[in-house]
Amino acid sequence: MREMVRAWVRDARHLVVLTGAGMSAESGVPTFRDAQTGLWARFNPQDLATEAAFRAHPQRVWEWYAHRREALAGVVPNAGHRALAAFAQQHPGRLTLVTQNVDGLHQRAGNTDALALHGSIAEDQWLDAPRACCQGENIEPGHPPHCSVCGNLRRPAVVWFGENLPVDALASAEDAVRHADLMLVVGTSGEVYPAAGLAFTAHQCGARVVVVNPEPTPLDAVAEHCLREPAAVCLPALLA
Ligand code: BV8
Repeated sequence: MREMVRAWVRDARHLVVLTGAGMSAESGVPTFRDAQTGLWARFNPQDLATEAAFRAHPQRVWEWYAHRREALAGVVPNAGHRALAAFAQQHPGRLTLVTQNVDGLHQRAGNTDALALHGSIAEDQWLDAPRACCQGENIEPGHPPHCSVCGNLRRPAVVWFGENLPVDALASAEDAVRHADLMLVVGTSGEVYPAAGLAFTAHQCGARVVVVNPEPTPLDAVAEHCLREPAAVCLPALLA
């Protein structure tokens, strides 16, 4: 089956690839729904990744992101990330890469135009609309950085549950799947919307959908084929 999918990749004029946390698993990054460990074992990531959680427990949520940022410190893109970057370089304009990941690994591998639907864990932004006083960041141990005048908090520049996705990135992703011949859905549990909905749109608009995931997901329902392989093994074989 992998050979058939390779042929579909070869013949595709417009290839869309949607990635999730499983894409970074072989770089050593725990997936979003992997069991959390240590201090964070008792928290469900979905409950921490919300504005309400941050407003109620700013230090707890800030430390969770600091913990995840530290875990990313020594991490590098894997063979799957590199295969996508090489494909984009060798076939300009044929690939639209859409990622739910906030780890920046696609961008570091070379896909600098990846559509990052859920933002970036490496950046911060103001929690409330910044005023003239919100210039510097007052860093006090045990608190998120904040404006020393009005107390506005800094927060990670990721899209939390209940928040809208970046309008341009989502519009570009939806346009890409409407015109795709082939869509690879790689390393995502397909539980989070509107990102997961892109696979259904691609299918409805006539694209072939192929899932790359060792485990079954709800998106298998629209897949012409599911490759039960890890991304870092499968993508180099499909794209080289
Ligand atoms: C929105 C950033 C409009 C933060 C993330 C009720 C109220 C409000 C909203 C909703 C609601 N009900 C539903 C919604 C919509 C909600 C949603 O979808 N909820 C789900 C959970 C039911 N979506 C939203 O809120 C979105 N916004 O809809 O706005 C709106 C506004 C107001 C009110 C209503 C609607 C915003 C969603 C974005 C959330 N932010 N991340 C952070 O990271 O801290 S999402 C988070 O989950 C991560 O970004 C992650 O990427 C994403 C999806 O998870 P996956 O990537 O799939 O990772 P997961 O661990 O789940 O799965 C890994 C997979 O990899 C597994 O299948 C595994 O088998 C596989 N795998 C493992 N190893 C490998 C592998 N595959 C290949 N190779 C391997 N080696």
